[in-house]
Amino acid sequence: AQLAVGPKKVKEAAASVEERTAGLTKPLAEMLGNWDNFSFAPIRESTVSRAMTRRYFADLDTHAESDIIIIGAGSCGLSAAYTLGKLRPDLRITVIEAGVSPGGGAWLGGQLFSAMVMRKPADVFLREVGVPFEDEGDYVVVKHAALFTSTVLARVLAMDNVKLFNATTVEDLITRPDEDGETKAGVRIAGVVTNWTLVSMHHDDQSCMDPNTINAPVIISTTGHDGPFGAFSVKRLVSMKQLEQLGGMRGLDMQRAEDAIVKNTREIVPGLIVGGMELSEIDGANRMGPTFGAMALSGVKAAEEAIRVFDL
Ligand code: AHZ
Repeated sequence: AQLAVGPKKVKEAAASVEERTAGLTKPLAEMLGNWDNFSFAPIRESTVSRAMTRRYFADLDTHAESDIIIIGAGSCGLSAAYTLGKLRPDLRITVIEAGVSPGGGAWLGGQLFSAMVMRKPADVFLREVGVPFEDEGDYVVVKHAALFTSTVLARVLAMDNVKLFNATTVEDLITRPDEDGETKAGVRIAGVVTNWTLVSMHHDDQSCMDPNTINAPVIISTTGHDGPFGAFSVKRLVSMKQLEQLGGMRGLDMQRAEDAIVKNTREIVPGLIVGGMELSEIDGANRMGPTFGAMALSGVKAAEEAIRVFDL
């Protein structure tokens, strides 16, 4: 008897269509229940190709000369991109991410758990970007790490002056002799060498697959701690003899690690600022594990430092 739908129920349902679609925009609401005559606007396949490739290659052309390049779009790189894009809409900012999906380790809070913890005062960044959180006193909790990452990502991608090239790996750094010769290192970083990530992964079993290049006077490297991809720039600084050796990331100590990462976010050799967990490999800082406040604020500081260096 409960399943039977009498005339009264049908009338009620019809009367509540507007109620049931409240919250949707009118054009989408009008689609509901109207699928019989549905069809897409016509298109030719080559139009789709051209719509994508024209824009991609125009972006490659424009960003071949960038003002600031960010290597790595994890939580630190994305926070840096947001801050830079907001503070300096006049600068051309290029973000290069090896993975297909930007976000690095920030899609989960820790282990395979959803919630993301940030110690205060990193809540200021969440307020800035518009990510809701629960206030737990000394720390705050975002209900899903993916909410943080997708929100920052959406803000960054919507900025006219920022372009993300994902599935693209930085394979090397472009260097110049340091003109003022003041630093022991003796070089200035002047850009990055890139390749499709899938190509980068096959240098051992394919013959010469030369890379591409992007010039910029300031680079921010946020490639994370050592691993298959991580700590890219600082390891390269050692092999090109610009750093004697790496300190190597130490064991986990949240208390020390987070303060150290923010404090030590800085220009390592002229033109190259390092932030986030990549930094722990230079300084021998502790690992922080599943707490992300230092990543957001290291990104903010890296952006401030990049603007200072750019304006010199
Ligand atoms: O794919 C990498 C990731 O998205 C990207 N990346 C690394 N090498 C690259 C290269 N070219 C282009 N050569 C490259 N992209 O950099 C991103 C790094 O993100 P991440 O989340 O690993 O680093 P983060 O410093 O932003 O955040 C680290 C968060 C922590 S702390 C921690 C621990 O203490 O155990 N573990 C993580 C993941």
